This record gives sequence, C-alpha cells and structure tokens, in this order.
Amino acid sequence: MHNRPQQSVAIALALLALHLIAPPVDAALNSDTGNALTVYWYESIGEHTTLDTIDWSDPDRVSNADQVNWAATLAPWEPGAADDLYAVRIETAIRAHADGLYRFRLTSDDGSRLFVDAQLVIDNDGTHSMTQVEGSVTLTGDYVPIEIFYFDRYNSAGLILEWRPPGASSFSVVPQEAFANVSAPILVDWFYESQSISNFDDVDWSTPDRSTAEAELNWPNRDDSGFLEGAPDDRFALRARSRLVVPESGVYRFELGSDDGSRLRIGGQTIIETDAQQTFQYHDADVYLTEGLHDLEVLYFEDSDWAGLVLMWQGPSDPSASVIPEGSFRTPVGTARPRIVGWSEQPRLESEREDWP
Ligand SMILES: [Ca+2]
Ligand SMILES: [Ca+2]
Ligand SMILES: [Ca+2]
Ligand SMILES: [Ca+2]
Repeated sequence: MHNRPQQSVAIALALLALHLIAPPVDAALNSDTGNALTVYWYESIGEHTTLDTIDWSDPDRVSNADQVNWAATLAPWEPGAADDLYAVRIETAIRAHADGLYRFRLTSDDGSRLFVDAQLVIDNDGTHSMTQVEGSVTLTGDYVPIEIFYFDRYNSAGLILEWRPPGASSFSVVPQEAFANVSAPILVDWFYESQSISNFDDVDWSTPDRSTAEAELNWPNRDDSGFLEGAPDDRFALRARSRLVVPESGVYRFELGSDDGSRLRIGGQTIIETDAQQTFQYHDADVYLTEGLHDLEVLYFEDSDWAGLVLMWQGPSDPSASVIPEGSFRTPVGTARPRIVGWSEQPRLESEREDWP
C-alpha cells in the first residue's frame, strides 16, 4: 500500500493520556460552493414583531454568501426570494488572528441578533428601519462560531455586519477573508515562502497566504505539482487544524508520512515531529486516547523537488492503518475551549422609525 521505511520514530509516548476536550459538536455546514456563510431561509413566516416568535427549526431553503452586507432595499435579496415576511439565520465562523477586543456592529431592518460562540453579543430585535447596535467581545483562539438571526416584516429590508478588530481605527464590513470556510472539517492555512525552507523556523506562520477546508490530509508523494490546483509546488508550508473523533478509548497508532518536514500534535502535545528536510517517509507513534473529541494540528513544509503529506491511523479495533477519513474529523469551530472572556453591549442607536416596519 504505502512505503513505510523500517525506520520509524518511536517517540516513546506509548501511553500518553489525553483529556477529553469537549462533547461532540456538529458544526459541519456542508457548503458545496466554498462560500463561507451558510444562509438558511424561512419564507412566508407571517407577521412577526420579534425574532422570538419565529420557528427556526425547519428552513425552506439554504444558500451561501461571502459577506453579511445587504443594504436596505425593497427588492428581494436574491432572485426568487421573498421580499416581505421572511427570516434568515446565518451560520459561519470568523478568524480571530489576534487576541483582543473585537467590536461588532449589526445594522438591520427589521430585527436581528448576533451570537458569537453561542453568546448573545448584539440584540437588535424588533420592527424598525435600519438601526445600528454595537457589541464587543474579547476573543482568544482563532476559529469562533458566529450565528445571526434576522427577519423582515414589511417595506425595506437590510442586514449588515461590521467589525472593528484589535488595532483597527474604524468599523468596516467584515470581509470575506475573515470568515472561515468550514465546508470540510480540516481547516488549512497555506504559507508561500520566497526563500528555501530547511525547518519550521524558516516559515513565517503569522499570516496565511490562503486558507481552505479539506476533507483529509492525503497528498501522496508527487514530483512537480502542488497540493492545490495552481498552487506553488516548492517552498510552501501548511498548518492544518481539526478535531479528531475518537470512537473508543484505547491505543491509536498514528503514521505521518511527509516530504519534507511534518509535525503532529494532539491535544497540544507533540506526537510525531520531523523538523528537517527529508525524502518521503512515514514516522509513527502509539498514543492512548480517550473516547471523544481531541484537538489535532499538523504542520508541514516542502522545500523543493518531491512533496507529499499523508496522515494515517490504526485504532484498537482496526486490522490495519488507513488514511484518516473525513468522517473522523470535526471542524475546530465550536466549543473546544472557552474563547470569550468578556462581552458588552452598547445602547441601541435608534434611527428614525418606519411607520410600516
Ligand atoms: Ca421587505
Ligand atoms: Ca422592513
Ligand atoms: Ca516540490
Ligand atoms: Ca521535497
């Protein structure tokens, strides 16, 4: 099946007990388009004056969007959509590259609410014309789930999400790049370097050149193509993050194959590491894992010539090792660790009210 040299790194981590980090969270959004926002539509909902009376359990349809940026209009937001008496619920995640205070501003006609990591941060409910409400959260960590509820009763309809991240001097519409594509469970940041890469320290990990969502870590060794369509095939690196679904407690063998360097971390602990250039080879380690979800991170770099990266495992009940399948990952977006350490809401800024909201 695969070439696994005899030489395997037995990092003597034989029975490394790792903690159950969080209960399972179903955060897969199944976006096929790659757009980062999933928009659930509720049409012909009747007359409401608050989000509280709307039944959110059964959307009529689902679409995708790049931003939350619908200026007030009397027309439908997209062809064929309702223009009155409808609601939408938006699911996405944002990338919080820097820790610190994030200010958000949600402007809507009619009512809306913003939840960040399941906490209500902005309450802009009720029937009204375009009205701004601000809220702020202190975020640590990088992937934070976002949920927005919205409805339009009559007349114009609009919904705009702006933010002011740490260091920014003013509000701006949250850009497409700020949203994480969570259409597949492994979130991968890509880094393209101009200089030769000899080890992980040669990579500037601060700002990704690109971010994607992947189903598996399975790029078999190849000579002259990158891992992504049209991407560089030399001098690139990646950082992949996900959560591993461990079906039963026991000893799991991980096999990480790469050309050049790679590193596997589970629950913040380094399990396998090759911080050097090498031809393609597998290194393995046995780890005791408890049933549940475990944070997983893989670093990788390619300097030149051949390149490959494959992550396999063999669980206590598996006859052989295989590439870890998509179904064994969950997006790292969720409640893996507390991210919001405080939030505040500013008073509503009332604009003129509509006679017929
Ligand atoms: Ca309307
Ligand atoms: Ca309205
Ligand atoms: Ca190459
Ligand atoms: Ca290489």
